[in-house]
Amino acid sequence: MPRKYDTDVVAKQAKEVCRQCKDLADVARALGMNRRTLEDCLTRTGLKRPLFPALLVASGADSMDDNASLMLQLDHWKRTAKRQEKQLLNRRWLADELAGMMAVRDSVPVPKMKPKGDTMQEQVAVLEYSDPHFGMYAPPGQLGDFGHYDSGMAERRTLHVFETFARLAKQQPFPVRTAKVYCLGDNVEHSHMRPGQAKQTDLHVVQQTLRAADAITAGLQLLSSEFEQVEAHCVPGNHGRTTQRAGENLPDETYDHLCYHLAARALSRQENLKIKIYTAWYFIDKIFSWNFLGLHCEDVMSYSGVPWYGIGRAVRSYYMMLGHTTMKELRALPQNKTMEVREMFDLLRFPDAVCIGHFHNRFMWDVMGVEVLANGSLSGVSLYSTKRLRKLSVPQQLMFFVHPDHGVAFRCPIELSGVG
Ligand SMILES: [Mn+2]
Repeated sequence: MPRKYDTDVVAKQAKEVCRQCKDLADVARALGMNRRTLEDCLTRTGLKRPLFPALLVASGADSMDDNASLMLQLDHWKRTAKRQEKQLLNRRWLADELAGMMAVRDSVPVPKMKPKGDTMQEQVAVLEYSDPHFGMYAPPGQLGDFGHYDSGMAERRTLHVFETFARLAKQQPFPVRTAKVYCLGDNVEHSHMRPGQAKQTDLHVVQQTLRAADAITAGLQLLSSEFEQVEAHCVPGNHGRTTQRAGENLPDETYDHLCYHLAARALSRQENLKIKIYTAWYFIDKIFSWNFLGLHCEDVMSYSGVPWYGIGRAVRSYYMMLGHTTMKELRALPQNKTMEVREMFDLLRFPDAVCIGHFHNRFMWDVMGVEVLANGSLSGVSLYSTKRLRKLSVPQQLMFFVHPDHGVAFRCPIELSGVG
């Protein structure tokens, strides 16, 4: 719709008559048009504001320059002052808050380190030792940029793990008198689990067994000289089986077992060392009143290569199986037998934590309150893992401490990539 007025013409006329008018309504009357329309035209041409000083002069102000501009300035100041006041208030509030917070920070006393061992309760240190795969061989270059591995590295990394474990356990602010090692299997790589595996080894399986046994012996011997009491709890993995196919051998019919027995024979004179070699594929170890289930854990299903559901289901099933069997034992006790609550707890075998190897991946997971402490491996890489599975992991082993009242109190992976 075309405009009724030419805005520029109206603005020009308004400029001419404004000195005789006292306000906008007066100008509109002088021009014979609607005040809102006039205001519209002036706004559009940017003349509305400049016109005011002139109107003020007309309305009786002495000097347009002084008074009118002052009024405009005042108006502007008033508005900005309001805005600034608001900002200032905010800033002041923040400054007050910060000052308050700083005052509190200042008043915190300097903490004092508790004297070593005196006031803190004793804890037990546990090392998970698994998957050294003695004999596994991937020379530099074969895996491209992904690393390499051989039996010498397995040996050096084993020694490093035991040394670091002993050092870290002894450096804690609480006393550690007992050290435990959970040997979770796969001490040897073997050579005929899958076709072509022998080409990826640097030792025959018998040599692998001897080499692994020597390394475990050296590690346990070191711990025996550092701690009042040392225990090793040993179960086999899947690589040490003596049969061609999985499931054909008994749990204790493995090269892993041979390693443990060789180590136990060699260390038979260490009086503060107990080596428990289990004929089952799992063990339950009680530390204070906490139950630790240890097993290699090769018998779980993976979905798309991820064993998440398999491990969760396995943990829940072991919980039920172990809990159920001990509940049955408790119910079978004679009716007149009275027991302390503590005594009953000692009989229960519900696992509080599950220690597993096999996955060559260190992870800690809470399955309905049962802690899963999965160990890494010593190798991290192999031709099988990087080519077939397209996976690698940081070589590492897991250690943790058990508190009498709180169970697994803190966990600490020992990284091995720097130990070649
Ligand atoms: Mn393994």
